[in-house]
Amino acid sequence: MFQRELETLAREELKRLQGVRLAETVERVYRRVPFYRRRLEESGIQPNRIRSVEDVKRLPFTRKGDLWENYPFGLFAVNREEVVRIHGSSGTKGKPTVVGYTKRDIDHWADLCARAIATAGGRPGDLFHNAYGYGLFTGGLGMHYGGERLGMTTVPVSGGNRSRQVALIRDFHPRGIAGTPSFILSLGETFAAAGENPRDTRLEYGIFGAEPWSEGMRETLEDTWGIDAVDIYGLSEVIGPGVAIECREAKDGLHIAEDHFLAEVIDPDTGENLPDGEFGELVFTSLTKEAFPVLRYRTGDIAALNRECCRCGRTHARMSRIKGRLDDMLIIRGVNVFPSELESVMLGVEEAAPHYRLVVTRQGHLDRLTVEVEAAEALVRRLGGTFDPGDPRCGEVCNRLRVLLKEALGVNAEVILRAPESLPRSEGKAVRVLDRRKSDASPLF
Ligand code: DLL
Repeated sequence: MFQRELETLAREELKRLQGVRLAETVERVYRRVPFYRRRLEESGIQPNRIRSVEDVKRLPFTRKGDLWENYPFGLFAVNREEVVRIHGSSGTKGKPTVVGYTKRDIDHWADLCARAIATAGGRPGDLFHNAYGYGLFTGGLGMHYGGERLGMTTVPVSGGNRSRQVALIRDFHPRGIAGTPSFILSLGETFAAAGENPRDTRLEYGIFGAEPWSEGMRETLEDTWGIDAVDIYGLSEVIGPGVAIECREAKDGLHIAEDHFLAEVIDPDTGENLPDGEFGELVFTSLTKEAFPVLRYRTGDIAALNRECCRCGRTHARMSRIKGRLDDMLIIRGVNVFPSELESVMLGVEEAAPHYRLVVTRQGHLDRLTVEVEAAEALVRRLGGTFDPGDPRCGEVCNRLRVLLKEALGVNAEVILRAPESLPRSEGKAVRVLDRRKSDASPLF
């Protein structure tokens, strides 16, 4: 472990620390951020009455819309001159969001990412291939600082340019790799296209996140690369990557860095706290941030919490894999589905490749879901080497998928098999859903 004494704190100790840090955070935002002062006053909360972790439940929520209204620097709790770094998220679903970091925030974040990489199996001295995008997106620089902090040889490859990535992996022999699961999957194809087997590299572990992915995708990635694949979670509004990560030992839920973030799960409709084990919206309160503290930030991500001790020895609560984002949830004829749930079903069918896209349209008042999925090489071989969507064997696969989707998720979907490598590959976060019911908003950065 990178910070054993903090990662294994007894729960009572941890709660005490969180209480102290929560009080400091509330005091800080009350004094320094007019938006939070107003919100706290409207809720009748005097900052000096916030003393323990339980008090968090009395605080008002913060939403993405509040960030937009205070764009760009309105929620900073320090003078702009003290902000040494700005990050942001692309705003594919609306306006961009901007976040800031002081020197001390960057220092904490580097610790958190170092902690995360060590939890995934990284060690000082490793060579670390970092394929998260560098720039305003937090993935690249966050993991970069973490790699350096842990004492690894960090290779800042960023996303894209697959053939160069393949050459660097071949020549440098990294032990660890990080990137979005969809991008690393497509990198495996580039390896294979160059006549090489990704399993022949010296990679041992992969740190994948920034987008929803399923257990089936974990199996595919582990199998393709011969690695242990772990899930990392984070969001720029809270800090970036390093908020939570699975341990390589158990791969059973993501340990939340609870000494820096207070996590809750709420019913998204009522705002009530839900008991551990129940799925709802994840809400985070930062406990140590200076430039951009957040009170009860509603992430829109759906997960459940588990506070049982893990066999790796870490005491921090674990969150489940993210089931999906509330705003990615599709409502198909009244049935709620998340794209990652469809992914699990499709990866169970060997004739289907792990490359897919969901197209949602509306006919009259009804939503229609079309699942486009690429045929696996094994199927093409069975067809005599040429892909022919009209072949009855393709029709049989589509039917089988349709039935499985209906059985597992209760949705009626049209399934279309596409030729291998015909769907677009991701350079970073995969775009899995084409929602033709809405007009597309274009990202600002
Ligand atoms: O994606 C930070 C990050 C970088 C996390 C690298 C992990 C690795 P944003 O661009 O602000 O930040 O996007 C945050 O991405 O609210 C989730 O909806 C989604 N997300 C992040 N990690 C996961 C994950 C980064 N492991 C948004 N599983 C979050 C599912 C994830 N969704």
